[in-house]
Amino acid sequence: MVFAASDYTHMSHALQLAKNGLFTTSPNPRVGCVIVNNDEMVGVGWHEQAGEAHAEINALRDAGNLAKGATVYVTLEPCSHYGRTPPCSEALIHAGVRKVVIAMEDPNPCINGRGKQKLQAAGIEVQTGLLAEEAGQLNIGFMTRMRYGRPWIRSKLASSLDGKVALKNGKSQWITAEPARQDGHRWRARSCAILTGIGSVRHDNPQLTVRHVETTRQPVRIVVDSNLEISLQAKLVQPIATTWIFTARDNRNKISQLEKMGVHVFVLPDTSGKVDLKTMMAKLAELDINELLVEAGSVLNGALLATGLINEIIFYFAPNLLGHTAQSMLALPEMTDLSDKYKLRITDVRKIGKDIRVVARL
Ligand code: AOF
Ligand code: ZN
Repeated sequence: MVFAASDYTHMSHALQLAKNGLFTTSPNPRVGCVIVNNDEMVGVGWHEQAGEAHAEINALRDAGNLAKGATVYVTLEPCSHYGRTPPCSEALIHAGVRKVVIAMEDPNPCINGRGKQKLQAAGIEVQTGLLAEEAGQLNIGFMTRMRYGRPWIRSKLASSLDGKVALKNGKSQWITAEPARQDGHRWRARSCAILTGIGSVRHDNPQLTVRHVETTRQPVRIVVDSNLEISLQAKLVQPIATTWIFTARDNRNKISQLEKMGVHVFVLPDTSGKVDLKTMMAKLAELDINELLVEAGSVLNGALLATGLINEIIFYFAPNLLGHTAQSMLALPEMTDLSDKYKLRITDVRKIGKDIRVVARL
């Protein structure tokens, strides 16, 4: 399919609009829409929140009668199903649009090409594939959940320039400076959930809420706690945001104490006495988790990496050195052959304040 320069302009604009929903649409995808009639932009819209109008509906409302005969640019295939809202494909047909340009098809099994077919059956010209890569990246979590039944798993690690996260004596807080911490909160804000381990809860007593950036939605806080050892005083079990605990220990008494505090406990039976991480991720996808941010210590991070579950790592490197006795960011079994090393592909490098951020994919 060959697209005109103006098509790229309008779809880029639609992608920009979609980003307005970066912190809010979960578990729905971020979607933007631009309506153009006679070379003039007559309507714009984006999806703000699950349960509320989809991008196309907001753009159609904005365009009013000018949607008739117009071309619609939308970053995801218009839906064909009755979900929390009625189907966008029907609304587009009803509005009398002439053409719909779609960045990418919706892999949601409820849709998966059917939105496009509905439009075509109504005589609307449909073009697909414009800036598809960008649209897919914007919704990498949603796409991963729909296609593979697991979340997109992103780990955030902060270390010294020599890759150390804590001194031998365990002292570790605030390795990086404020701007990097604020950037970390943006990654939190866009995530459906934040995952940590019982070791970090015990050591740091984190809240795992979004604080340094403005948001209307707090991600779910998830703790892997195989033996259900979490203290009832831990900040994470206080009801300031939703908390889920995954355990392998069916301790009814403790579970009911936690559930009284509003925490949901998932017991995953496993013979090793440890939470099976793959099973947990499949469960999280079932629970509509698209993007999962891991903020954990070296043990859980090492286990996730060794199980092949980490898709992306956000490294923050502070300009200091902690030396060889300090603790490393990942606890991994010893490698004896260099061919066993984990290989990453760096996708972004930038300086944030005095620190450096490296984004890399496995
Ligand atoms: C669109 N435009 O802006 C979005 C779409 O429960 P609902 O009604 O909100 O439907 C959610 C599904 O609709 C979601 O899983 C995804 O497949 C699609 N999202 N579709 O046409 C939008 N956000
Ligand atoms: Zn829709």
